[in-house]
Amino acid sequence: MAQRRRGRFIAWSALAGVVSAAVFLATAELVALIVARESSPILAVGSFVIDIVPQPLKEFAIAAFGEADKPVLLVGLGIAVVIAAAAAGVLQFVRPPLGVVALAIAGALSIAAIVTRAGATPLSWLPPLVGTAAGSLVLVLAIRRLRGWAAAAAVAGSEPADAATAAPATTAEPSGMGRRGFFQVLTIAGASAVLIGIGARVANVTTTSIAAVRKALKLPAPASRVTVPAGAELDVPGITPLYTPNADFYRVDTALTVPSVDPADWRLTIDGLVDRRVELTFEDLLAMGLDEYSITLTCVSNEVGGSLVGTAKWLGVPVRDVLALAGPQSAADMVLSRSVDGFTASTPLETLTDAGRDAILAVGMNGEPLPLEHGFPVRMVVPGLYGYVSATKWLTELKITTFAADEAYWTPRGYSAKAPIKFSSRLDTPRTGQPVEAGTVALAGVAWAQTVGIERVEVKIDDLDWQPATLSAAVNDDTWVQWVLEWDATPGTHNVTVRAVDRDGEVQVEERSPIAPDGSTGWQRTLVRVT
Ligand SMILES: Nc1nc2c(c(=O)[nH]1)N[C@H]1C(S)=C(S)[C@@H](COP(=O)(O)O)O[C@H]1N2
Ligand SMILES: [Mo]
Repeated sequence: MAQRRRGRFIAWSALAGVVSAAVFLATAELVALIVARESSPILAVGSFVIDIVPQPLKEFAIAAFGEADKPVLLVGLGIAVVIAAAAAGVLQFVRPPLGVVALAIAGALSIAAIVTRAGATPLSWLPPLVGTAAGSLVLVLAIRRLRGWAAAAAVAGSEPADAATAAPATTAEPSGMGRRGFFQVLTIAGASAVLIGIGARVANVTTTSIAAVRKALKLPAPASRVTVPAGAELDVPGITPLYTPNADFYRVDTALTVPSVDPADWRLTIDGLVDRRVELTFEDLLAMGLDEYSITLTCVSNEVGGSLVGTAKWLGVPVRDVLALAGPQSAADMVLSRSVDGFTASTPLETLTDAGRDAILAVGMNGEPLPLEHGFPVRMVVPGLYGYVSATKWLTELKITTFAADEAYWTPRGYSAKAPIKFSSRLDTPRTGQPVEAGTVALAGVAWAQTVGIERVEVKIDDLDWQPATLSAAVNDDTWVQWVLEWDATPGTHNVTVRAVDRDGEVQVEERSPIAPDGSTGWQRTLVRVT
């Protein structure tokens, strides 16, 4: 009897813990809305987790959940919060004030996560602090009433009050009061937390709607446009389009929520080893004159045959023109580009000042302002370098420095400080696992060798010799080409292997290597079933 009752009170105390945590988070959201919009504890802790999880786990998350990796993280974090909060509630019931101590520790940890984030403002500590206070208050009030109820129940059941679970009857509220009071606190606190928390988060997101600002933005016409030669797009069903629509363009970044940067507030600082520190506004940048560039972007995490590669027509200004305003000093050999969210990339200075290389600060992508997820309002794009060492989105600073003095985000996390793209080729149709009918089958895909260009794509079917594929007309050396090989397919399962040869005469590396530390190699081999 007493045992069952005790179990019931433990369950109620767990619920009180969860409600207290909800009050904590909701209060923090409300205060964040007023004083420091980027200080949502749950998002700050989530971002902190992203930065500290070991690389293999991060790769597993991307492989297992793809673009859903961030929602999955948030749900996981939510479950962890519920469990910890329930435990704090039970602790406060069994051994007060240990539950409040646990809540205070959680509060301190979230303050630490928030104030150490890039973009933290002077008042960033306030939302989690007020949240902790509010959550603790609710926990104390609710559990005091629960203990009163438990004590009264123990007396009514004429069983000796368990010293550990019930307060002495003298401090207990009058019988019945405890129970009613407990549910009152729980209901009022729980309902307000849900309403205030959701309301504050929605208000935070919608009133800082950079999406609307972007929509209203009209970029000036470029001085020059990309000329796409005849024959640049092969007419093959299922082939990857020459230009990747923005909505289909792969996205890779460490940002849990897409940073909101208003072009009106945007500033680019060029500092470090420079003759003069320069600060540019968005207007200043546009006034330098825009040109259109066709460039294929590639992620170091792209496995052979993978999808982390895409091509766009970028609208932008050469990085070398922007750097020239500041005058890089001869001691420098690296530009550390920094995002508003703290991400950094290390790019060799000579790559950015090379007149033969179209390294740009991009503001437009495929005829529109950069999509928010792709770095609005300004990002870097450098032909021939993997994204993590060059393609900084939501750009805010170019620090002229040296590889000896500075490290970028991924460098201490197992990736090389310098990373030119390893040229590669991919089969896009027929798709893996999709059987085809015997007869003429178009084997087709794309191949890229940024800054050098693709000379040839070759296909090997079973034990036959390598056969040269037909290539699309190249837009430039920085843009992938499409390839196609008409194949007279006979029933059975066939082995298809693809490799590229670049304009320097180099053959794509056959030996398989993993993506870390500086990009995968190997030939894509596919089994095609012909029926
Ligand atoms: N701010 C920021 N910029 C970033 C990253 C990031 O994590 N944060 N990731 C880089 C990586 S690894 C790649 S491959 C490209 C991807 O650009 P996309 O998402 O527009 O395709 O962005 C780069 N720029
Ligand atoms: Mo990447």
